Amino acid sequence: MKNLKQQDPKIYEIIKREEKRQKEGLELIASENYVTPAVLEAMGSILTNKYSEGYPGKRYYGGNEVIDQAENLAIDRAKKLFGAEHVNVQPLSGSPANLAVYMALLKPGDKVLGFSLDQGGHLSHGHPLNFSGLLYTIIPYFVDKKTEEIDMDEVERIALKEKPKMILAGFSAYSRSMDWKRFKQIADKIGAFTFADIAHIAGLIAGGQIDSPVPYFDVVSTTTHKTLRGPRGAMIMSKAQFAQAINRAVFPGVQGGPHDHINAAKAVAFGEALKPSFKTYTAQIIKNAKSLSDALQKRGYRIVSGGTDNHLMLVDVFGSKGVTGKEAEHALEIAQISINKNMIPFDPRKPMDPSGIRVGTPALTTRGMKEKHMETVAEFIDRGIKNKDSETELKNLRKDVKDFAIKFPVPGIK
Ligand code: DSN
Repeated sequence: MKNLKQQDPKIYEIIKREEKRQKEGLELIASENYVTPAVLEAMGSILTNKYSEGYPGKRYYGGNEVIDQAENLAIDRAKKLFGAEHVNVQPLSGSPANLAVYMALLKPGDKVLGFSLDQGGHLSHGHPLNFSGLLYTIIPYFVDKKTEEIDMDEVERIALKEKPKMILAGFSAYSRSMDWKRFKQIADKIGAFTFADIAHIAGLIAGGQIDSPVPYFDVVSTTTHKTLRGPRGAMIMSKAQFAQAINRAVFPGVQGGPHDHINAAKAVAFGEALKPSFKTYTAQIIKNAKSLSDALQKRGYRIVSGGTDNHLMLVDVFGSKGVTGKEAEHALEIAQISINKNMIPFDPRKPMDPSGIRVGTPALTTRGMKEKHMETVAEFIDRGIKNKDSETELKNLRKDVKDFAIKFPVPGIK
């Protein structure tokens, strides 16, 4: 970064400080990860200089013969990775991707059945201040109070009663497997479209660790930067019959020019995910999550639904220790452990200071951590929460966190 250092020392210093934070801290935010140097290089390439509105072979600007090859490679690799009939790699991020799916399949006002945000859904699945809640009629479904898992009989009951035009299955804070087949069977009973948002678990699906909705669902969206470990962005997969509607909704419906440098980086990440080593990586993410969940339970923390089948878990810190999610997030931040406060199902508290925290293992697994290291991570989390009111203890913890973390290199950071 010698040019940046010379020309803009302020931004250079900020990047250096963030490198230090990423290296010395423990990243447990379930939606984050570290990309490889190859992905970083593609993102930082001169492909950013080009305008390419349209699709390969049908652009609104000249000079796209090279860009077309990059976008086609990303599409071909994504199709192979997920077995998808059609792929659009242009969505800039998860919410615009989801907006394009709604636009492709629905008219404003149409009914959508979506997983309630305060139980694990996502803003774009129907929050009243999000486009989804503003433009469409959202009917929520919930988890069962006792098992804290999605109650498919209840989903069916609501679907038959409400007859939504689309059923949306997906989440940002749910640790259990999704019954994709059952969602599809329910949708077929009422002639509804099926839309899966696999942003959190795309990498686990690509790595063959958990079931995929792609064979069953009409449309599947995902971000590319979470467990899939690619650049910040998204893509939409669909059955061939929805290809034209999806492409039109992405461009010109929602977006203008695609980010060609990011699309090239998506191709690089998909290429990495096609390698056998990605299977090993994604299997380890789940092993680490189970191990962390066990280690936290051993220390008296209640894990929502009793455990995890994927890369994340919700920890009921208020119910277990009388510490709120906000207090836990703040204390752990001082110790350089990043997690986020999170509502738990049927949370008696409010979103800005809920009962839970959300914890995930994709980033630590990329750094090479294994099950035994999760014991140490759980110990650090417990220490941080127990000592939430002691600045001195949290600073001591920060030192121990750093000594531990720097043993595990972050890809792309020296
Ligand atoms: N912000 C993402 C997450 O953390 O789950 C979802 O968009």
